[in-house]
Amino acid sequence: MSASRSTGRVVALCGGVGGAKLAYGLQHILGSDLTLVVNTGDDFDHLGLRISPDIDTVLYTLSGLANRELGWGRQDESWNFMQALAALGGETWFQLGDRDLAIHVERTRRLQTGETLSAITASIAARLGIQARVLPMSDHPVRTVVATSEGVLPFQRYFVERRCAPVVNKISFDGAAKARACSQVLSALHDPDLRAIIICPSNPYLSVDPILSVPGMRLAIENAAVPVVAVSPIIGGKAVKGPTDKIMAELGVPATSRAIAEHYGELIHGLIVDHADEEDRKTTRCTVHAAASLMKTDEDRIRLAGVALDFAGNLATDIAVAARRRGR
Ligand code: FO1
Repeated sequence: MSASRSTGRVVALCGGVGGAKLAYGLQHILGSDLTLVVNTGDDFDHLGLRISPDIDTVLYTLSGLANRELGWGRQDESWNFMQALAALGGETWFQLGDRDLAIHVERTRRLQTGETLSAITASIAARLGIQARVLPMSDHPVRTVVATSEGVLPFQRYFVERRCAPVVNKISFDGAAKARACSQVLSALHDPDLRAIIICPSNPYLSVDPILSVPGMRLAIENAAVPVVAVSPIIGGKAVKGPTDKIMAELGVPATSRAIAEHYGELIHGLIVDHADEEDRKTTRCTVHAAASLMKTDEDRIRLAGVALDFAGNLATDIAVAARRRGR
């Protein structure tokens, strides 16, 4: 643990595969001092089951159960349920492995008893031996909807069934206005021991914006008065995985780390970019730190998490010095 690395509690916003990888690295360093706020905009009801893909990707990744090749679902999986469902003419465009099925069935059962998504998630995380706190952004439904050249599509229909082919015109978050942030999320952001907020290298438009769309979330982050560090999901003008660069092009935004910084605007104090994007440092308002940000191995995840925490620690010093200069 290097001197400048922020000790104390950390909140990280994450969704999708890239986010879960950095969450793994952060948990390795911080253990139960890490609170993960996970996107639930991708959630949907399918085959009578409530599916929460980003929560499950985080749970599987942090417990070592994740299928590293696919980026979602579990390793050591079998597909008997899917084969039997296909034989009955059921919908198989969204693949549910036999072991993965258990989490959807159990979550749906417990939700039907009135239990909250956050309570169910905490109980499953404990059973999987996960030390970090894993929290949905809200216990109320928020659903990412993608207005495309082929009409308005619920997220999974766009992302999985249509494989992100339709051109994106607009992304919205149904239910956000009525949703409330999970209470433990707000208390984690108000925690006096909070030292940093990390925005993981998730798709800003599909995975982070839904979290920020929950009323009060952005304000709670700003009022936390700790360094906010984002890790760019773009390396050398390309998304590491998923449709981020395609969506940015379709939204008329250049696929650069600078554009990521501009998207987050005043919310962030620092941005970590890959060495390939070192050039962005000059033209970006916030402080930029270049690091090797491609996470292939667990060691990569832990190293990048350490870089993010050190960077936040150094920014904290800069922010404290600037505040003292302003006489606050
Ligand atoms: N993504 C796919 O591309 N194809 C699938 O069949 C698929 C199934 C699936 C099942 C459970 C789950 O938790 C995730 C699944 N995903 C699948 C990934 C999912 O669409 C994405 O992880 C998120 O929604 C976006 O990050």
